Amino acid sequence: MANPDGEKLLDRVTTPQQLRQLSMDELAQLADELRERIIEVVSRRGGHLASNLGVAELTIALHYVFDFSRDHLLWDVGHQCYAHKILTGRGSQFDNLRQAGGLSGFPSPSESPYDPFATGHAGTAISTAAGLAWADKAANRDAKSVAVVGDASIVNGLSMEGVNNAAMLRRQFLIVLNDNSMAIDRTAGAMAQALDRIRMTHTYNQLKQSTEHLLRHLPMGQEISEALRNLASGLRTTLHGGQIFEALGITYFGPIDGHDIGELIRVLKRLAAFNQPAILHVHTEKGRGAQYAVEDPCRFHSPSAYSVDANGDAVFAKRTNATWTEVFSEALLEAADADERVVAITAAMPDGTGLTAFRDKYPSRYIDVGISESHAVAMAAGLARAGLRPVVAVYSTFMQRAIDQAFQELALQKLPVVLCLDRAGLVGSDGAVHHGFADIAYLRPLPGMTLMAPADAAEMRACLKRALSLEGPTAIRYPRDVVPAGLPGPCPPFEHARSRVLCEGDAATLLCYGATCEPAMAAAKELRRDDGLAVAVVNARFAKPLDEEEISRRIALGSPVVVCEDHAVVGGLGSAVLELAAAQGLSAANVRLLGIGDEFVAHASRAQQLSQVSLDAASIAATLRGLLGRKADPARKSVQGNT
Ligand SMILES: Cc1ncc(C[n+]2csc(CCOP(=O)(O)OP(=O)(O)O)c2C)c(N)n1
Repeated sequence: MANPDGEKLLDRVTTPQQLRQLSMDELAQLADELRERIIEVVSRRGGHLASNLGVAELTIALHYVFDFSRDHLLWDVGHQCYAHKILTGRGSQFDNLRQAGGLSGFPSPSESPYDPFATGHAGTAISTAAGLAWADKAANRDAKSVAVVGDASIVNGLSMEGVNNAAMLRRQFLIVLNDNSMAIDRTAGAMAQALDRIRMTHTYNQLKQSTEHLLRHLPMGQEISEALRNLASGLRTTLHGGQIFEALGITYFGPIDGHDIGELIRVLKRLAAFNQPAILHVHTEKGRGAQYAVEDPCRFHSPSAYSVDANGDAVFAKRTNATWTEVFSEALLEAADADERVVAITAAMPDGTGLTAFRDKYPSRYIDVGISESHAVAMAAGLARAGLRPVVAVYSTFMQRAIDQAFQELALQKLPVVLCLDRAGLVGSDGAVHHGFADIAYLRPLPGMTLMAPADAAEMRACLKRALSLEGPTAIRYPRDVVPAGLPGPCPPFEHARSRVLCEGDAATLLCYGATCEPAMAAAKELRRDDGLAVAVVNARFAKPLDEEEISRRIALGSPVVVCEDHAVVGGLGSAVLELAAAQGLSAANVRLLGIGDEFVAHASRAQQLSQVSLDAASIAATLRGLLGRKADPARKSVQGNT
C-alpha cells in the first residue's frame, strides 16, 4: 500500500491531527496499513489479533470526528486498542508490544493521555464514560464521551448497569456497539440472538434508509422533541434490535457497515452533535485482512507468535509440554465420565479455560453464560442446590467479578460448587490487568471454603476428584504455564488438610503451593549440589484448611520456613501460616514470605515476572542462602518478613 516512493501513510501519520488531513481514499488505505502493521507485529509478539483487525476503520473514523485529547474514548475490555495506540503517537513503540518495558496490550494512562483508564476486564467502558460525562456536565465542559463496546461485552451485568444509568444523562453520550457476532468464541445468549436477527432480516440498504431518515430529522444540539421520539419509535418497529435501548431512552442508530469509512464518518459527525445518549450499532468483521483469522477468529483472538507458510496458513511452534489448561480439560472429562452430575460452566471462555472438549463430548451438560461471571457462579449455586456437581472454569482475575456470589450463594449455603481458577498467579504479557494475584485473599475468609492447588498433572486429577467429593465449595488454582514433569514418587490422594512432603532436609523448609513447587524443588536441588544444604520442600496442597500439624511442627523447629506462592503476599498462604503461628503461640521469627509484593506487576514474559518477584528457582535459592548466612540475598526486595 506504499506510494511509488515506497512511503507509507503510517510513516507520516502518527497523530489524530495528521489523519484529519487525509482524503477518504487515503483513510481507507490507512486502515489497510494499520492492519498490515498489526498482523506483522502480533505474528512476532503474540497478542490480540482478530478484534483489532476488525476496528481499523472505526478507530480512524472516531479519531477523525472527535478530538480525544479533550473528548473521552473508552474501549471496553481494551484488547482492541492497537490501531488507537498507533494513531495516538505510539506507532514507533508498537514493535515492542507486550514486551518488558514496551507498550502494554491494553489501554494505559501511563503511556498516553488518550487512554483515560487502564482496562482489561469487560463491561467497564459505559460506566467510566458515564462518570466522565457526568463530571463534564457538572463543570460545564464541552467534552464528548464515547464508549466502544463489543456485542459480547454489552450483555455483561456491569455494562447493563451502566446503560441503565447513562440513559439518564441529559447530554451527548455515545455508545458504539461493535458487533462482530463473536466473543472469543461465538457469542452466547439472547442478546446475541437478537443481534443475529437484525443481521439476517435487514440489508444494509434498508437499514441505511431508516438511519438516514432518522439522522435527517434529528434536532442537533437540542433536546429531542416528542415528535422525534415518535419518529424514532416508528422506526423501532423495523429496527427491533434497538428496542431494548430505545425503551430505556437511548436512541438507537444502525446497524451500519463498520468498514465503510465514509459512512462511519458521516454518521459519527451527526452523532457527535446529538445532545442525548445514543447507541450506534456497527457491524465489523473479526479478523478482517488476514484470511486465517477471518476463518478462525477464536484461534486468532489472542494467538501466540506464529509464521505464515506459502499457502497463507498460520503456523505455530510445536509445544512439547501440556499446559495446565489442557491437563485440567482432561481431568474434567475423566470426572464427568465417572459422575453424570458433573456440569461445566464458562463465562464466554470455553477455549481459554479448556472446556471445548467437554462441550463437544457433553453438550447437554455444558453452559456458556456469556461474559457474566457473577451470573455463572450464582447459577452454579442453583445447579448445585438441584443436586448437580457444577464446575465453573474461570480465570482467577475474572472470578473477582463474582466474589459476592462465592460468599452468599456458595459459602453461606455450603453448596458443592468447584471453582477452577485458571491463570492464577502472574500471567505474562497480558500484564497488570490480568494477573490472578488475589484469589486466595478473597476466598480464604469465606467460612467452609476449601482452597487447593495441584503441583503436577497427577495432582490436578487427584485434586479435582477430591473437590468433587466435598459437600461445600472449593477453589482450585493453577497458572498460565506448561505443567512441570511429575513430582517424585506416586501421587497420593488429596486428603483433608494434608500437605505432601516432596523432599526432606533440616537446614530450612520451603513451603510451596501449586506452581511454586517446581522452582522450589529446583532450588533445593541447587542448594544441595552447590552449597551442601539439605532443604525440605513441602507441597502445602491446601491453603484452606491448612495442614496445621505439619506446618506448625516446621515453624517450631526454628530453622527458616520460606513460604513460596504465586500470589500476593498480602492475604495469601503465607498470611495463613502467620495466623496459624499466632494462634498456636509459636514464634514466627523464622518465617519469611515470598510472593507478589504490594505492586502491580507490568507486562513481560511470565518467566521474567517470576524472577522479578523472586519466585524463580535461582531467586528462591538466593533467598535461602541469604537467610542461612551464605551470601547476600539479592531477592530481598520482595521478601517480606514478619519481624
Ligand atoms: C470480565 C471479563 N471476562 C472475560 C474476559 C475475557 N475476554 C476478553 S475479550 C472477550 C470477548 C469480548 O468480546 P466482544 O466484547 O464482543 O469484543 P470483540 O473481541 O468481539 O471485539 C472476553 C470474553 C474479560 N476481558 N473480562
